[in-house]
Amino acid sequence: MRTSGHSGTILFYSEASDPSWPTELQKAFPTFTVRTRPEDTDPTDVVAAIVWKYPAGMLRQFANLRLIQVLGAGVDHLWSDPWLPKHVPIARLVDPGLTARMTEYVLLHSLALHRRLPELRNAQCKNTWCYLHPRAPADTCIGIMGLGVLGRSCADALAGIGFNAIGWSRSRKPNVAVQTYIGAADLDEFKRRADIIVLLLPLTSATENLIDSRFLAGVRDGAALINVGRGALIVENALIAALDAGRLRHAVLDVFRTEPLPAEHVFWSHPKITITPHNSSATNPATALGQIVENVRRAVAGEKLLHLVDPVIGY
Ligand code: NDP
Ligand code: OXD
Repeated sequence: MRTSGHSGTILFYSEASDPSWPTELQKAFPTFTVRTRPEDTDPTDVVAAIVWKYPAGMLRQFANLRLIQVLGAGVDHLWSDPWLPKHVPIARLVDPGLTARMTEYVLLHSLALHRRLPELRNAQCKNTWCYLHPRAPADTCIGIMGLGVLGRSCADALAGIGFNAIGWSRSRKPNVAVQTYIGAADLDEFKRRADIIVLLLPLTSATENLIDSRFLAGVRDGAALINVGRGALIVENALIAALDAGRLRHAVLDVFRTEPLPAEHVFWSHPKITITPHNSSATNPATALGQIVENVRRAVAGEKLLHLVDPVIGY
């Protein structure tokens, strides 16, 4: 799809995305000028900002901005900008490629945890034959916290290969194939059931530090954790204490409070932690460009945007 009959500047700002984005955007928006540096724009000409982790205050100079399009699924980095223009609508991406990669990652690590690969690897490091009898996936309950676009896809895929998948979300929704638990009232029961907990929650004021010592005290003995949501969902000291006490048997962490994770961080060398560098998934021009083009068209035409973010609830 192409936009036509409009002109103006689109600012693309990201230090951590596929380098082909600016070229692909310029091809997709032949009547707009795509810029990657705010200082190279006439601020009054900028109609759309396509951003991932931009410097605070960058957007306030654009008086005619009609769209803030976040180049990813999570939008939490926006809330730390005290000068975020409040009147401009914010949209996030729902990228089928990102969903597919995330689903692969959650399947990969769920299977690894279910088949006890971390324990087998530790035994191998000690030249130890550690026979662990394999169990059927139906005997492992995987609890997904956050049943949105990503959580639902993971739940379906896990259930599809025989896992006993359950989910937890803020509101009840129809047409979810797995058993769901809702809000604070259901959380204790949810976490008592899950052998593996997958965090696919957005970071908001309600979810920050949710995985604290109180939460971890109530999980099943020897449960495992996969965090692909955001680092600040977890209280780090509480996680280490739960792993050291054997309350949790392993944690797979893809996201961290500080990224890149500092070289001296205790997580790196912990024998019960697997680290990946926030690469469980990523946004791709091939699968995400179409909806950005459509959103710019809608913004310029004054129509309702796709995948609008609600600033009040924070996702
Ligand atoms: P969605 O907005 O589609 O889904 C979010 C889910 O979390 C919804 O089910 C929502 O409930 C639930 N939720 C939000 N707040 C609460 C709460 N207080 N209590 C209970 N449930 C809550 O997001 P996505 O699935 O697209 O993405 C989820 C997160 O994954 C992103 O925000 C981002 O942080 C992370 N992410 C990480 C990536 C990585 O590379 N590691 C890549 C992409 C995303 P409800 O359905 O009731 O609204
Ligand atoms: C996202 C991410 O939120 O990559 O899209 O973390």
